[in-house]
This record gives sequence, C-alpha cells and structure tokens, in this order.
Amino acid sequence: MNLADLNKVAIAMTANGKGILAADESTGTIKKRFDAIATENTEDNRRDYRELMFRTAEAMKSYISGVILYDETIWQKAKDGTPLVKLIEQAGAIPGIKVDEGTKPLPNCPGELITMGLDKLPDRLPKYYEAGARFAKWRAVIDIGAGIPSYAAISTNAHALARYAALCQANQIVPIVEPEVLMDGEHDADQCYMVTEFMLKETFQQLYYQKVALEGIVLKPNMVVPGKKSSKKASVQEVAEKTVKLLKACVPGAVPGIAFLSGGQSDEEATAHLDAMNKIGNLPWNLTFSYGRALQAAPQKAWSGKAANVGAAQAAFIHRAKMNYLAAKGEWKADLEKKAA
Ligand code: 5MM
Repeated sequence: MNLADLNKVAIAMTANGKGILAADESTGTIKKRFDAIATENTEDNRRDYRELMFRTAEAMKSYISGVILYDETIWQKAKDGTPLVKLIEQAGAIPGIKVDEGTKPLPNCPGELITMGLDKLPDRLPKYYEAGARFAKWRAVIDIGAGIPSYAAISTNAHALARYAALCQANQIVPIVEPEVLMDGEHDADQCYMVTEFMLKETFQQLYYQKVALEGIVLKPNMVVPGKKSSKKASVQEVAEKTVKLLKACVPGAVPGIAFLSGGQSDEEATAHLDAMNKIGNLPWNLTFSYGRALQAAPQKAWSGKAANVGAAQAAFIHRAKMNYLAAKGEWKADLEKKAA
C-alpha cells in the first residue's frame, strides 16, 4: 500500500468545496427513481441519464470531485463509444465504484440487515482499479426501531466495513466507509445521536483492529437528524451542532475528509445542514457531500426520460452541485435558491 497516494486521493475527494456524486444506484433502486419520472428502466436509459450528468462540464469540473458508479456503469460506453469512466476523468473528477452487493437479513436479528459482498472482493478490486476506479464505497445499514439496533447488527456491520476497507487499501483504492443510520423511524435527534455514536465508535475500533490507515479513507456518515416519523423536529442549527459534536467525539483527526449522505432529506435541507456545519468551522477534517438523492432528484425530474430535456436536467444538476459546493465552504445562502427558482 502506498499511503501517501491514498491520502492524496482522499483529500482530492473532499477538499476545496468539491464533493461526490453518488450515482451508484443498483438496478432496483434506479427503477424506483425512474418510476417516479415515468421512465422505463432499460440499460440505454440508465446510460443516457448518467451520460448527461457526466457531460455537465460546469458541475463536473468545478463542483464534483468524484463519482460513485455502479458495476454496470463502470463498464458502459457513452452513445459515441467513449467509456463513461473517460468522461469523468476528462472532466477532472475521480471515478469510484460501489463494491458492496446489497444487504440480506442478519440471522437471529429480526428486522436487521448485514451488507454482503466480501467473498470475491479480493478478485474484483484489481479489475476495478484497472478500469479507473481510485476509490470504492461500501454501505452498512442500521435501522432504529423497537429493540433495535442490536449489538450483533452494529458489530457485524462494523466488522464487514473494516474488512472491506483493509482490502481496498491493499489494492491501492481509497475506501469510502459508509455506516448509515437510517432516518426512517419515529426516533428523535437524540436517539439518532446515540445510535450513530455507537456505530461510529464500533466502526473506528474495527478499523483499528484491522490495521486500516485512517489517512487513506473517507467517512460517509448520516447527519444527526430526527426520523421522518418523529414528532420532534430539529432546527438547522441543532442538526449542525449535534452532528459536529458527535463527529468530534468519534472521528479521529487523521481522517482527511467526511462526505455526508443525504439519507432522504430534501435537497435544500441537505445543503443547509452542510452549510451550517461548515459555518461552525475549526474542524479537523474537510466536511463535504456525497449525495445521491439530494443531488439528483431535481435533474431526474427535469429530464423525465426525454432527450429534449437534457439541457434543463444539466442546468438543474449544475445548480444543486453549486449550492452544495458553496455549503461545503460555509458560503451558501438560502436566497440563492430563491433566485434560481
Ligand atoms: C445513490 O444511492 C446509493 C445506492 O443505493 P442502493 O445500493 O440501495 O441501490 C446509496 O448507497 C448512496 O450512495 C448513499 O446512501 C447516499 O445516497 P443518499 O440518497 O442517501 O444521499
């Protein structure tokens, strides 16, 4: 492992306001997104949609540091035959790859999940490196509900995250470590804080036991937010203060960057929260975005599967990417959204 090079990539992924486009929806997940815009989930449509984003020069050059791809996309070619990976590289962004193979029920733990995909990972990683991937992503999913999460779910998922991270680094690929505590439940922000704290502590313990070099990873956590069904809402400032407090308590300063997931927040909420955290300032790591839905909902709606709408979709993508770029520097203002509307 060349740690200096891994560290350079991890910094490039999270520095100077740039952030990551999570375009790694599996075929089942992109179907849900396409259903919402009445677009058929074909290989060509998936290619056309992703190609339009990777050809959005302003967003890709100025605001996006890297793109997380799904396995299908990393091997796919644009309509004119150019590999999609090349489009990303030509724009100056770094290609990355989701390497987990989704989740399965965790035995003896009703309602809980374990992320799959470790078995063949040592054989798959060199092929992804050769295809251009310089970072990877693995997502663990922790749900909050009656009697859950269990320690079994937290510890087995943290163990798998660390196994994946160690394998990535051995193959000169920066691992994005994503322990996601879902915001689907009725819990309030303080319960989210407690569970996320437990999950992060366990994850960093496992990373330590498995000798993962923290200088060569990027952490992709959830923010401290109430569940969608909670009756206790939290202000932007409360989310920002609680998330920063939690991260300071759990994430060593050796980690170069933290890139949040949006997790089902609205576009503007995800931007406002990131901005408020960066306005607090004096943080030991770069704090940026690695959004899927909060970057793509607007361009998907504008595109709606029609070639005639590509320009409108690209404009929507530029806007969202720029708002999050400003937020990653603590320079976003709500009225920038109104002006654009
Ligand atoms: C883009 O969505 C990703 C893929 O999810 P599936 O494996 O379930 O298809 C997802 O992992 C994503 O990278 C993160 O959860 C962040 O996305 P959001 O939408 O939460 O910002």
